[in-house]
Amino acid sequence: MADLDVVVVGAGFAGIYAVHALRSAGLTVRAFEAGSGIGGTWFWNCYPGARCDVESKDYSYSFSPELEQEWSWSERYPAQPEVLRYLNHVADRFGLWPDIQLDTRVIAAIWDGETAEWTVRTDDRAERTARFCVMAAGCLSAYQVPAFRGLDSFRGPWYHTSRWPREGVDFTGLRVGLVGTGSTGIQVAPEIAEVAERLYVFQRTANFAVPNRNAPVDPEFERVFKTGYREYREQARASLLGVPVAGTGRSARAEPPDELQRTYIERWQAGGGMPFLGAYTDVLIDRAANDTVAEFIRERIRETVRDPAVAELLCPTTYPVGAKRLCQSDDYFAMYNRPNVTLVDVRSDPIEEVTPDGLRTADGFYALDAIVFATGFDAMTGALARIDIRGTDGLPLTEKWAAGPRAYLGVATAGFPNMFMVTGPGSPSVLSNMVVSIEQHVEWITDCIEHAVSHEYTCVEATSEAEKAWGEHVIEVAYSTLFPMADSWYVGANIPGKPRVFAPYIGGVGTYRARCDEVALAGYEGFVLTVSLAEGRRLAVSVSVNPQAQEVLDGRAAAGVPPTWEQTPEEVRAGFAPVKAMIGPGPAVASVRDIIIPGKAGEIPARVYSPAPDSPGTVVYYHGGGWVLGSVDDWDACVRTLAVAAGCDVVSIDYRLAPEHVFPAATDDAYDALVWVASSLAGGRPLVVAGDSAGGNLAAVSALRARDSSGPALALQVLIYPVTDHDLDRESYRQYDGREFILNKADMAWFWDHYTPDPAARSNPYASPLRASDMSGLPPAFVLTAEHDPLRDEGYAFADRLRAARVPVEHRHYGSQIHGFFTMVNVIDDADKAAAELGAAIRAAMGG
Ligand code: NA7
Repeated sequence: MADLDVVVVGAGFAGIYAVHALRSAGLTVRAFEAGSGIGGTWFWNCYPGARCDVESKDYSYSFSPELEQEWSWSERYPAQPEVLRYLNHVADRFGLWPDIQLDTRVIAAIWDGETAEWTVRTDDRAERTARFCVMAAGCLSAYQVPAFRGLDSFRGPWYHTSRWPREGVDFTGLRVGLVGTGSTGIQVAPEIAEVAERLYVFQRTANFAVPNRNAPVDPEFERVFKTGYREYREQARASLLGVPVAGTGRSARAEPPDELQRTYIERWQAGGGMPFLGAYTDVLIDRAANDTVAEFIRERIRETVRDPAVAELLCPTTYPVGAKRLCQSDDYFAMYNRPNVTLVDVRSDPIEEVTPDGLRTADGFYALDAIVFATGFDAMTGALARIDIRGTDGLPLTEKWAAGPRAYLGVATAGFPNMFMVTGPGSPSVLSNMVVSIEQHVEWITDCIEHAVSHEYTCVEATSEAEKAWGEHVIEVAYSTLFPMADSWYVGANIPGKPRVFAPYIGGVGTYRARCDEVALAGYEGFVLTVSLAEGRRLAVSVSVNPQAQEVLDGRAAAGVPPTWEQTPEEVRAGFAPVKAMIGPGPAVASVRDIIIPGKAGEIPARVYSPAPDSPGTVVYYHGGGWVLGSVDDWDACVRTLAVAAGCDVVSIDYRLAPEHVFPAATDDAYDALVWVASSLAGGRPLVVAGDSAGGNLAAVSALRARDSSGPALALQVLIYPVTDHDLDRESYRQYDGREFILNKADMAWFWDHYTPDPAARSNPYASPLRASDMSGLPPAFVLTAEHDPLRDEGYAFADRLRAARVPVEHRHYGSQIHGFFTMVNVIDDADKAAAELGAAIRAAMGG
C-alpha cells in the first residue's frame, strides 16, 4: 500500500492548488517544496522591483468565489511581496499547511511497474511511495548563471535575481554590473540605478518593453469589477492568453496609418503588453503587421532616451515583437538618462571573463564591486531535468527528452505512467496567464486521477501515438506564427546545447481547454488505462469521504437511524423530517407558485420556481427517494438552489409514490407532467428534464419516452446519481453492501421491491433505462455520479452507453461524495458546487 495517493512536487501557484484540489477529492496528498516558504517563483524572485506583468485581477485563483471576493489587491500589477502574501493567505484559508513540507527538495522519482507506485526521494534522505506524481516544479525555477571564465575569482559578491538574499542587498555607493535585459533585468535595473554609484548594464539583445501604468487599485473600480468576476473568469478561460483582451478584430496591415497610430497610442497610454499583441489579428502571424507595432515601440524608445546612440542600441531589431516575452516597465528606458548608468553592448563587444575586480569584454574592462545576473532560466524542462525521474524499465526522463521534450497535451508523457505535469511543455503554460493555465491543468489532472481511482485503474499512461500527434500539432501551430523567429527561451535558445524545440502551445487557452475536455469526455482518449496489478494485490488508493459528508454519516450513526430496508415505507417517510430540518431552507427565489397539472391518472401537484422574469427555458425536475418517499416540499431547498444556479424556471413534480402506486405510476406522472409543461408552460422555449436518484431514473425514462413517442424535444437530460438498472450485482453495490453510506444494496433492493413488485417489470426500459435496446437520438446528457454510492457504476454505465450511441455526454464524478449529497445544500459545499455546475450546463443547453 502506497504511503500517499499523490505526491506533488513544488508548492508554487500550481502545487498549492494541486494540494487543495486533490485533497478536496478525498485523496491523500503531500507537497514537497525546496524553499523555506511557499510561492515558488514568487518565493525565490524577491529581487528589488520584482513585479508580475499580468494584472492582479487576472493573476489570481478563480476556484473559490469567496476568496476572489475577500481578497483585495493594492496595485494594478502586484509586486512580489504582495503575491507572496496572497499565496500564504490561500494556504491559511484552505488549511493547506499540514500537507506541504517545506525545505525539502525532491531529488528522485522512480516508477515501479510491479506495484504501480512511484518512489519519491527527498534531500532529507526520506522516501515516500505514491500512486500518482504531480510535477508542479515550475516553468521558470531552474535558474542559469552563464559559465563565464573567472567568475570564481571575483572578489565582490554576485547574485542571480532568482536566488536573491531574503534580507536584501544594499548597493549604495557601489559599482554594479548587471548582465541580462529580459523581463527581470528591466525590472531590477532602475532599482539598482537609484542607489548604486554606477550601474553598467550588459545587454546582449535589446528588448521591447511597454509601460505598465501601474497604480493603486481604485476601491470603487474593484467593487464594481467584483460584481462581474465570475463572468470575467469565464471569458479568461475561453480567451487566447488567459486574459480577456479587447482586440479590434481587424488586420494591422489593412488598417489606415492614422487609425493604427491611434490604436497604439491608446494602448500605450493604458499600459500592459497583452493589449498590444492582441490589438490586431495579424500582429503575431504576419511580419509586416508586426513591424507596425515594433516601429511604434522603437519610436517611443527614441523619444525617451536622450542619447541617440544609446537609444539605437536599446531598439530591438532582430526579432518580431512578442516573439520574446514583451517586457513591461514604467521607468526602464528613462533610466538611461541618468548620469550613473552605462549601457554596454555585449553583442558587438562580448564578455570575455570575470576578473577579481570586474568584468572584461573584448574591448574594455569594467571595474565592479558586485555583479547581478538576470540571465534567466532553463525554462519548462530544467526543473524536471534536475530530478532523477525514471519511468517504465528505468528509463530516465532526461534520456527520453534528450532531443527535446515530448508530452501529450503537455500534461503526461509516454513511458511515465501516473505522472502528470502542471503546465508542461506542449501546453499554453508560459505563453498564457499562468494562473488560468495552472487551474485548468490541476482540475483536469484531479479529474483524471479521480476517474482512475474510482474505476480501479492502476495505471494511466499517455500513448506514444497520441504524444507524437500532439507534438506535431504544437509545432505546426507554432510555425504558423512569428514566435519561432526569435532566439528565445521558448525554444531553449538561451541554454547552450539545449535542443531547439518550441515548447509551449500557442493554439490558445480556450481552444486547448476544449481539447483537454474532449479527451476526458471520450474516456481519456490517447491514454491507456489499465488494471495491471498481479492477482490478489489490492489497490493502494483509498478514496476518503468528504469531511462534510462524513459528518452527515456520523450524525446518522449517532442518532441511531435504522437502515431503510428494516423500516416500513411510512417510517422511512417520517424519518425524512429530521433530514429536511438539518438541510434547512434554500435560497430565496423571485416567484414560487404551486400548480396542479392534469395527468392521465389524475391531478399531479407541482411547484414552479421562477428566479427571473424572462426564463430562457424550463427544467422539469423529479425528486429522489426511491419512488417511495420524498416530495416537492422535501426537495424544496436543493431545487431552489438549482433554479437560482440555472437562472430559469424549474417545475418540481409530485409524482405518485410506491407502494401505494407501483410501476408505471411514477413514470406515467413524470411523463404526463413533462408533456403538459411542454405544451402549457414552456412557451416553445428549450426544455430540460432533471432528477436525482429515483428522480434521475424518471428523468432518463421521460427522455426515452419522449423519443419513442415523438414527444417534447429536450435540450438536455440531467441525471444526478440516477437509478438506471435493477441489476444489483455491480462492483459499486458489492462495495457498499452492508455499509451505511445513506444508501446500500439492501436499501436499493427494498426500493425496487416496492416500486416494481413484479420482478419481470424491472427489465422494462421504462423502469431500467439502461436496458433500452437503442440509445441513439436521445437528448444530450449531464450525468453526475458520486464515489460512495451503490448507484455509481450504473451511472457510469449509462453515460458509456449514451456515448457509444453518439449522444453528447458530460459526466461529472464527485470522487469523495456520498449518495444524496446533492440535496444537502447548506450542509455539504459540494451540493452548491454541483448545482452551479448543473446550472451552467443547463444555461448552455438553453443557448445562454
Ligand atoms: P530571460 O527573459 O531569459 O532574460 C535573460 C537575459 O539574460 C536576456 O537578456 C539574455 O540575453 C541575457 N543573457 C543570458 N545569458 C547571457 C550571457 N551569457 N551573456 C549575456 N547575456 C545573457 O529571463 P528573465 O528572468 O528576464 O525573464 C524570464 C521570464 O520571467 C520572463 O519572460 C517573464 O515570463 C517572467 P539574450 O536575450 O538571450 O541575448
